[in-house]
Amino acid sequence: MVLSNAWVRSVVPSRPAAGYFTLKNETGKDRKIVSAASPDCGMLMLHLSKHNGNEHMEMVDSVDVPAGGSVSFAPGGYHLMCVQPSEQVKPGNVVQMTLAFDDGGTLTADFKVRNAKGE
Ligand SMILES: [Cu+2]
Repeated sequence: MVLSNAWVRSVVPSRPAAGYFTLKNETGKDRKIVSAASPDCGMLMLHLSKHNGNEHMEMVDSVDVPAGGSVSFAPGGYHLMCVQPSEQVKPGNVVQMTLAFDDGGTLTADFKVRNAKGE
C-alpha cells in the first residue's frame, strides 16, 4: 500500500476536520479500508460526501482498494472525519493517522494540516 498526498483540512479549530489522501494498492490482492484511527481525533470515521442539493455525508463501513488500483479520498467524496480534533490539528502541523485493512494490516502516515483553502 502506497499512501500519498495525505492532508487534513482544518476550517475552524476544534470543529470536525476532514482527512484526504491517495492510496495505491500494490499488494496484488484486493483490499478494503475497514477503519481509521488517530490519537488527535477522538473518533476517526470513514465518510462519503453526497451532493443532493445540500451538502450531506454518510458513514461507510469500508472502502474498496482493488489490486493494482487506487482510491482517492478528496473534497466532495470520501474523507476521514476527524470528529474531535486535538490542539495539534491546526494549519502547519502534522498529525498521524492510521488506516486498518480487512486483512488485519495497518498503515500509519503523517498528514499535513492545511487551512480551509487547502494551503
Ligand atoms: Cu464527514
